[in-house]
Amino acid sequence: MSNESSQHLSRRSFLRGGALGAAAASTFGLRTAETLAGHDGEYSKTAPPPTGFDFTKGSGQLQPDKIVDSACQFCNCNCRLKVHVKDGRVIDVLGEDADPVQAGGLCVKAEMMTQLVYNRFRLTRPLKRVGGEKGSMDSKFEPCSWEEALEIIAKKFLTLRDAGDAKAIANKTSGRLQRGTGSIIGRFFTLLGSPNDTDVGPVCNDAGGDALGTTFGLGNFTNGYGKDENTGKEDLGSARFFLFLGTNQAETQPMTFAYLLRERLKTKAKLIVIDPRLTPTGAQADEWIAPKPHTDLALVLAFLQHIIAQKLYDAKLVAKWVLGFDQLKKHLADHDYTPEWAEKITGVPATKIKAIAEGYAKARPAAIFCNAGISHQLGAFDTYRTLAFLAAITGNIGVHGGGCNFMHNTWPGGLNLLPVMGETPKKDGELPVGPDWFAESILHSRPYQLKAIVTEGNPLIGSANSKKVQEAFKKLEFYVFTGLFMEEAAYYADVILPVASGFEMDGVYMRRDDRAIRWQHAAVARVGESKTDIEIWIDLAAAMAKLDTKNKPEYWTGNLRAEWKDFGKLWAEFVARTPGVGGMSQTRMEKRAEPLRWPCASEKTPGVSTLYLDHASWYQAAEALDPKNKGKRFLTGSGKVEIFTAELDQKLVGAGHSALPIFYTHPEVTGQNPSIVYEEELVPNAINPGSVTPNVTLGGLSDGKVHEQFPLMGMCGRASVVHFAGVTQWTYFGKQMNGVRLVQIHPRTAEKSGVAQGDKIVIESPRGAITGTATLWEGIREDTIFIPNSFGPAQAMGDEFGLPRYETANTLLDDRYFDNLSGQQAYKCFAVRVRKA
Ligand SMILES: Nc1nc2c(c(=O)[nH]1)N[C@H]1C(S)=C(S)[C@@H](COP(=O)(O)OP(=O)(O)OC[C@H]3O[C@@H](n4cnc5c(=O)[nH]c(N)nc54)[C@H](O)[C@@H]3O)O[C@H]1N2
Ligand SMILES: Nc1nc2c(c(=O)[nH]1)N[C@H]1C(S)=C(S)[C@@H](COP(=O)(O)OP(=O)(O)OC[C@H]3O[C@@H](n4cnc5c(=O)[nH]c(N)nc54)[C@H](O)[C@@H]3O)O[C@H]1N2
Ligand code: SF4
Ligand SMILES: [Mo]
Repeated sequence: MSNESSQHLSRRSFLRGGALGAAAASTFGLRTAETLAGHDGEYSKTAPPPTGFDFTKGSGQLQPDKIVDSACQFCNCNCRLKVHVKDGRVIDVLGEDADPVQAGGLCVKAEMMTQLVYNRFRLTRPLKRVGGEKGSMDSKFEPCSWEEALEIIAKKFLTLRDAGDAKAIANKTSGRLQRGTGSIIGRFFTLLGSPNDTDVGPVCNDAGGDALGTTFGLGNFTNGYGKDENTGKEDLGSARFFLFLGTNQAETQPMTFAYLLRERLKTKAKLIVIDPRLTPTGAQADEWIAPKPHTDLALVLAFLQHIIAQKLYDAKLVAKWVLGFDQLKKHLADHDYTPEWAEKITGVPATKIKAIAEGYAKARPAAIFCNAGISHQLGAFDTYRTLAFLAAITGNIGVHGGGCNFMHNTWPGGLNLLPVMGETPKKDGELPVGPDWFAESILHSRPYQLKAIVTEGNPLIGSANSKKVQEAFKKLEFYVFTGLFMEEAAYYADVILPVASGFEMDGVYMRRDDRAIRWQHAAVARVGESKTDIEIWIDLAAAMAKLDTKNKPEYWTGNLRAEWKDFGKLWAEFVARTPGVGGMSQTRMEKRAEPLRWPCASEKTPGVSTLYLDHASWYQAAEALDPKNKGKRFLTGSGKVEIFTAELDQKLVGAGHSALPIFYTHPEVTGQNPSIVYEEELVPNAINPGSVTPNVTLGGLSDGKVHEQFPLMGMCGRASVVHFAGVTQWTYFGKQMNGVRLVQIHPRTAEKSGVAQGDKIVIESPRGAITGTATLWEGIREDTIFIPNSFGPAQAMGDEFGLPRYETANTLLDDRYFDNLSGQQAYKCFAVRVRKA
């Protein structure tokens, strides 16, 4: 990155854009010198001013006192933010030029990190409920001290535990937390004796990790952005073919996508984007393919069938490294999963399916990328498994530029602490996986009733079937909301705890998809009395120590130590005790402009870029993870890629699936398709040991009746590059740029429904109705509409702009439809109809 281009990107030079190239820049809504030159206004009369002109140079007012290396808390690009601070206040935020992947770039959300700090809606003190009905916006809360707030929580937890009901206590984490928070909360729950310290993963993207773990041994994004420091070669940048399914990276991971686009300019790699609607990602593609929602499994089965029939697979590699290839071949033939069959289900012409399969198989290396468009399907695990087969049989696993880059399956997961001291209660009877099960448990005691819940994140926006969730949280005995703002969920709380935002803390907050993390420093003081989640749980342990009559105080304070509130000390503990993390010290990360990848065995070794690479660096890292991995390339039991083994098949059959997936889809996909029936019976979950799950029967035809009343399919997803979950809806900039819920609908469908561009519309499903504004969009299937999630009725910032307060999109969803193995909710499919409001 040259100085010149870094100046291009600086806001201080008046003009934005530049380094991404005009095409990429326009994707992200950045303006380039070229586009500005044509505008009316001060630049159009003369030539544009030199882009390098820095108006802060020599300015007493705008020169920072210090520049702090922090990081963005939003997406998994994990951009470094160089925070310019003057007199203790943030005055500017710039990107990191010296990181070749970030390349100085930032998206529009970087600006909003500052607006989390300076925000009149921030929660600043703990609050306790003093009146009002749960859920009502008239709920009454009163400030209280941290001591009092934590005492209320500790008392409730101990009362439940002492009544033998510890498992009625649950927590749900969010993806946006300091790394290690899950380990601290997990330990707290071990001391408490409840198995229900649940994670956002099962609603986010866990199915991808589950499938990767089952097939290759590790549940993580397989390749890396930028150079592999072990081999000196480009990793993902060297791909010759990108197959994207259900991922809109231009808006959801804009900076790592910009990196891929820059490399693609050199390699001329093909980019195929599979998505029922055209997105800014699809706009960059060589081809955009729009299958019917929730039918990707049929598409991939057909890719496999065609590649095997045409002998386009890597026979030598398959013979050496793959278990179950012959069974797969027979399975595809027995079911006749041909491109012609898939055409009938997906609506994608067989010739197109064949061409993509051939393109992928012949171009080596070829990289697959997927995200929530695949994960948010009720067959997510099985679909991801077939994608893993595709990479394995074509020799695209364990090679630079290839892999199964199933996004959000990054690292860290488990970070180890010193062994627990003292005798802990038994911890069994975990609820079915997926926080969306909370409502079912509270309302129907299935399999038992939760009575006290703490959340990080906002289940009233994020969870499926909002009306049911509202009813459940109203009935819930005790609820603690932790967050930044008075969000929807906060109105159901008994206690509200204010958390610190990313610029207010030291540590490791986000992570990049390719298992990479970076250290960040606090740039400004804490807002009000806010604390980090780790501080909250350690302080809560101290409150438990004071009240617990069954254990000595050290049971709590010795196992959750006050010194770990210093993130540096906690991180040193993780590094010392977690296999594969030995080389990821604070000092090493602080010195780097780039994030550092896991696994990273020692200070002397670089982190691993390509998992399963036939290279000494991989074998060394694998052994560092577990001595039993010595000499193994794949980390499955057999040391090979496991497509089919009798043992695996038996495990999956127990929960209604099989090692070789058959095709099935959501009953609300239009037409009559092989579908799914959920049984009452709860059986062991083979993929999430310890938990149970409803048994399913796959393959029976759906009756299509729902479409008599609700003829269209709805999909939910990210509003735009501007919004990040619900949190940016609380910033001035976020509401200004994207404050209206814009629902994408095909012009012909709109016409049939009597809807015109810009009309206020009502969208109804069998579960309820919401409103939005019609955006007529040629780039979406005629049978499908797209509804942005993350809008909600508590978002007071919108009032400043006269914006509507919207019901949550998840009102439309049915929580019964989910992947019973991974816990993934089918957010991306529900029957709807549309009319003018
Ligand atoms: N700006 C922004 N960035 C984010 C987030 C955010 O809230 N805002 N959230 C972060 C998080 S937590 C996540 S999980 C990721 C999600 O990142 P993405 O997965 O990229 O985002 P989504 O919009 O949920 O879904 C991606 C695409 O899937 C398509 N899709 C829907 N149904 C189907 C289908 O059946 N098949 C296929 N092939 N495609 C389908 C949708 O049209 C959509 O364009 O983004 C992360 N980054
Ligand atoms: N219909 C539909 N629903 C979906 C999805 C979809 O695509 N469609 N996507 C799903 C996916 S992929 C995800 S990941 C979930 C996301 O859903 P959530 O997990 O609820 O989203 P978050 O961004 O984690 O949480 C939002 C709130 O968390 C709080 N917060 C921010 N930082 C912190 C912190 O450090 N600590 C604490 N305690 N709180 C913090 C803020 O107040 C913020 O507003 O939504 C899921 N729901
Ligand atoms: S939201 Fe993502 S791409 Fe945008 S600045 Fe933050 S980390 Fe970078
Ligand atoms: Mo997510």
